[in-house]
Amino acid sequence: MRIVVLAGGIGGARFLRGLKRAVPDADITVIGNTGDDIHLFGLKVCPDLDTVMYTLGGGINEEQGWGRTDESFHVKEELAAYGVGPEWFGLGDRDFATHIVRTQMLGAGFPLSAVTEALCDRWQPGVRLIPMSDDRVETHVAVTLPGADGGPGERKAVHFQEYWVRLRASVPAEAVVPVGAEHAKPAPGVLEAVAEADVILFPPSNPVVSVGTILAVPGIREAIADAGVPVVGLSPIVGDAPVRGMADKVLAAVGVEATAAAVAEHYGSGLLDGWLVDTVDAGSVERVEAAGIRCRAVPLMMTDVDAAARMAQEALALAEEVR
Ligand code: GDP
Ligand code: FO1
Ligand code: CA
Repeated sequence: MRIVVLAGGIGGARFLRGLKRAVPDADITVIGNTGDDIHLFGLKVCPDLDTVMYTLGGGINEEQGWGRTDESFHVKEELAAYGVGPEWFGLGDRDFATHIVRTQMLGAGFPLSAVTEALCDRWQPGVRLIPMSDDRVETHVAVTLPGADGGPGERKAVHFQEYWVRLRASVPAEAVVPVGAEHAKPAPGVLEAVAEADVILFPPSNPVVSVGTILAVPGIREAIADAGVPVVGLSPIVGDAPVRGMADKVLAAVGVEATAAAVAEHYGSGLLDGWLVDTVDAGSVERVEAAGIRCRAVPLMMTDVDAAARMAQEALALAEEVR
């Protein structure tokens, strides 16, 4: 079975680990979000690609969900001693090596998709991980920062990482813009994988800044809608709140309430054939089905790999129902 998954970071990666356990023989292609990517200290950092790669390759910091296990921060401390920031973004020593290799290869002329393949040679994630695009796309968030001494606020656009990590989404996201997406091309292999898929899954990733960014690359949304195979998603919203993180803040920016049903409607029946909500949201099944999307309520908490594997099985069962 050929399965295509559109993945962000933690939610996507943990689901993929379950999917691999549920269907060990499946041929899985992951289309990864690169809108979170940021250039720091002259290096290109790809948080969501790395989270998928480290999680599936056994190198992730399990508690944190991102970054390397057994990490140290000597380089960051030395940079800080020179007064070189940003101090709010924690790049570890082991992680730095990944960004150095990536940046070196990009500088030598390799596209990000080839670089990602090379990095995965080491980690053997057991899936084919392709960035959504080789072109630079950077998610920016429009915010109004509080003015000094209660004065008028300053409206500006900040990089997604600055909004998420430095500001911790403490001010409303007024707009979320995947800068560069409109001119980006899907990376080699993306459209082919979608066209050849037997089923397409949206894991419980952020609908705006993970899956939404991937869908913003011209051609990807259309290819999925035209693939003619079941497209099934799992809700990242449980009990009217994100399971972790601040997805509610970026959903508000696109005018979508933080409920499992509203996220399904946001994707729409033009894209989604099936949608899984958590059992606590069983009351929203009818509303999702009224939108033309087959819906089931099942446990959606990825407490361990087996729980994620059961979610993957439910998603594949729903795909067979709507096929
Ligand atoms: P990020 O890039 O690291 O933010 O990760 P993703 O975009 O892939 O996923 C983030 C989303 O995963 C958040 O909105 C969470 O609500 C959701 N999430 C995390 N853990 C779980 C879980 O156990 N169950 C469900 N249903 N959603 C989860
Ligand atoms: N998230 C944080 O909350 N603080 C950090 O200092 C941080 C550093 C970091 C370094 C590498 C990496 O791959 C991810 C990192 N993250 C950090 C996670 C990441 O910024 C976000 O969780 C995602 O981009 C949101 O999807
Ligand atoms: Ca992300």
